[in-house]
Amino acid sequence: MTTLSYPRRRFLHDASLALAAVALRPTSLFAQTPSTLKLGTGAPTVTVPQDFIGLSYEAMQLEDPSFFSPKNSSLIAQFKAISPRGVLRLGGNTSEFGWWKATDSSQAPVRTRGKADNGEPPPSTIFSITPDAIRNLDGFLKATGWTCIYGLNLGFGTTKADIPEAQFVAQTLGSRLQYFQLGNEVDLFNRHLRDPKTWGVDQYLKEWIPLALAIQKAVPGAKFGMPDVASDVSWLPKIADQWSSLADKPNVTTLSHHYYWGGPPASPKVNIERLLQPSPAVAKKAALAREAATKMGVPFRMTEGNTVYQGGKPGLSDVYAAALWGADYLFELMSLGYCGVNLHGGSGHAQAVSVGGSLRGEQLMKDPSAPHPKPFYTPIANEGTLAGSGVNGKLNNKYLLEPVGYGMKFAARFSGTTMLPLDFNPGTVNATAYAARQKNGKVLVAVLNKDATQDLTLTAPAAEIVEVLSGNALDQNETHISHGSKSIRTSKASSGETITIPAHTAVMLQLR
Ligand code: BDP
Repeated sequence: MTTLSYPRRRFLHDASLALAAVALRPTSLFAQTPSTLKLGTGAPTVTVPQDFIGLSYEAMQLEDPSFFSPKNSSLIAQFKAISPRGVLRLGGNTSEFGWWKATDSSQAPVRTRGKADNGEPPPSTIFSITPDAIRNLDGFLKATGWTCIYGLNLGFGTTKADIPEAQFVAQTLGSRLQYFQLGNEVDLFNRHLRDPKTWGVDQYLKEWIPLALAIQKAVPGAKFGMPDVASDVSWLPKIADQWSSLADKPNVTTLSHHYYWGGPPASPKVNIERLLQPSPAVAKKAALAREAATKMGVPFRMTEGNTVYQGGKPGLSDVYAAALWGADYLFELMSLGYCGVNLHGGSGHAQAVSVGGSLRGEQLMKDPSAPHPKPFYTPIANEGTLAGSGVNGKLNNKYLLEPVGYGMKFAARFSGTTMLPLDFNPGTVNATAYAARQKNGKVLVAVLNKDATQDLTLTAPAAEIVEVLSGNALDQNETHISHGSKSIRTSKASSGETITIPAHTAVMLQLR
């Protein structure tokens, strides 16, 4: 086991300490903007599925059958800490480079690839997936209470290659398999896997439909999610427009796309201040996805995303600001009607291969050998891989929640609720708020004060504090979630209470 002095403290704070911190923190000079929060009058908006929360990993993570394994108890514990029910999606750029090694004597396929592309797996990438890896994956899912979205190969996919893998996966995972994906970020296939002159929605459907139908024939009951585009969400309505006129079509149960807030890591525009501002692109993408999904009569999902593509940016993707971003992004997608969200991560090697073999963000570090998560944005990191630079840090048996993971855990409390309209006026403070009714009838309100300097003093209905998400500074890794029920009250107001939420702190309230 690697022994490591990782200079960052991570712990679930003692509730009373954290709550005291919230209550006692002196009000900043900028505070006292009159801000109000009350439940809106309209009907409940959307129901958030119980398994809304999800993680996404590279398909190449399966190369090591001991990773998703019932024996990997620390990783299992962190999945469960994020959410007792969730969806593990296996895909990413590496899902076009695996091959199904059905027996020890199976031979690797010989492949030729069009061209290398900056940000895609190196041309020589190839890895095997064995029956052992799938059996272990099943044990892992059983232990976590999670289900799986399984990515098959479209880039080098053929019926001969995909069918035996799909059969084994479906038989082994049974009801733990939500559905298959076939192809990752197909809107970018023109860059390296297909002819840019001919590639587009039509060519994609020409390939995708027959392959999916053949898999469905061989795997009765097989379901699919598609098209899993990187950024061009207009593919979804274009597909939906053609769908009803297709005579023979596979059983598509979800439409999907990805979302990275920004990139590349070196861009000066990729900074904490902008990360915490509203992103109008989120609602625009949602509108396109919803339009398409409604036409096809299926739900829509964000199957892979995070803060910054190419593995994240040091000092942004791996710090407390990313926890606030993650929580806010998940709440926003809940309120926009998504059926779930998978934030991407991994442990070193596989994810680095997915972006070209190394993490671009390391070039931005003063000392790339300083401990850092690999990739920078991963919600869960392996303690062994945190040490040193390079992507091949040796895994040990200890997994830790990173800031994005804390944000997910905070938002996961809304799983299984019904979102309610909310009247929220944060004044000049950069804050968001979301309300939802739990199955027990009680109303939760999450208030995220993302402001770097201003406290948020709010007149709001009387409430208990359920949970606080906090960190010492936006640009440091240290992140806490505290549990507790003590209320934070600065004073009684005629319409409820006045609550002060310090700068860069999120609070989960339960209305009395
Ligand atoms: C996505 C890919 C994934 C990468 C990620 C990234 O699907 O494999 O790891 O970007 O760039 O586009 O970080």
